Amino acid sequence: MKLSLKSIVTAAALCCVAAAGHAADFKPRIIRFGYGLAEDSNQGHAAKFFADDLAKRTGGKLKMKGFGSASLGSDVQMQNALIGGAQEMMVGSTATLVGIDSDFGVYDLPFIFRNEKEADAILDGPFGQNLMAKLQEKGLVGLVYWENGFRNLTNSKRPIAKMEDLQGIKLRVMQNPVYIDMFKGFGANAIPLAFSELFTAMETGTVDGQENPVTTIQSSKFYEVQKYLSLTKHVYSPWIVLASKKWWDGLSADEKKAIQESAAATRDFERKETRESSAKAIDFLKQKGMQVTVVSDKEIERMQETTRQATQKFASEGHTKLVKDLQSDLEKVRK
Ligand code: TK8
Repeated sequence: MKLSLKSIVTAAALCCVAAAGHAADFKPRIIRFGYGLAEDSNQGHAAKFFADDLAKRTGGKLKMKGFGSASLGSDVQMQNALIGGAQEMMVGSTATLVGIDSDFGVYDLPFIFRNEKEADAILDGPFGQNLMAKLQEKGLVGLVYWENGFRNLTNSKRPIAKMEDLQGIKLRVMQNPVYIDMFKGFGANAIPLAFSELFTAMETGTVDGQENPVTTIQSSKFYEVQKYLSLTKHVYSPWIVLASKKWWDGLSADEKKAIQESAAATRDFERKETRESSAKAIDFLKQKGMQVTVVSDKEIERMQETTRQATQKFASEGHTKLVKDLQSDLEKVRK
């Protein structure tokens, strides 16, 4: 009797040691996840999915709280908060990272991606992953790319069917030289501005127009202040999910793994939702009274010609190899 009790106790102890060895190392943590769009947007829906998914994977230990509508600051302000360790995570445009690493302008080269499939292959492949890894030196950990999408033009002045129609239009662009060069080339008056200030700028007439994917034009209610939409698809814009390196380095291996796996699941969810809602957004915008111009293939070709200059300028500013690498990877993807 005594012996068997002892063996039971021993067995129980062994079992628990083994269980403890396998139990994941999760500490209770609050993760502030900032983003620029509204809660009811593809970005906001994905942020919610991320928080729920991460809670499930970690038994509720890693609590992610989403802060939408740039309530923690613009993309650039959040990047700096992450670098300083004052905020844990965010998602924002890759285009706004150029102040930290100018290489990120490469995704903004006009008409570089022909479709979403090409973008996925480059972003999730060695090119996109290598670029992301470089951010660690700057105090940021890149996790995954989400789809913002192909960008289109809106404005309050007139329909844009050809480049010349952009003459003198005050057009808000992201804080990124490739965009400034591209739209100056088209004859617009390109004004760099944070996304968080864009709606008011259009409402007050500080700018006449802007460019963003149709999903954003819908979720940010730009149709309330913009009459004309031109389907130009001039750039495919990725979003990037970032973590503060200062904070990340203090996480356990299990915590890092859970966040990485959850980020990958969220990326797949986000791209699917964005593609589905993108297909419906144009009809929605028409119903809201927007006048939609389909830009002809011939005109798109003219625009492509004009933007060669912006691409060459970016390459000549220390990015020749980067642009070549992207083009050769794209050729492989196209085969
Ligand atoms: C949101 C921005 C936005 C981007 C822009 O924070 O600035 O126009 O397209 O998605 O990152």
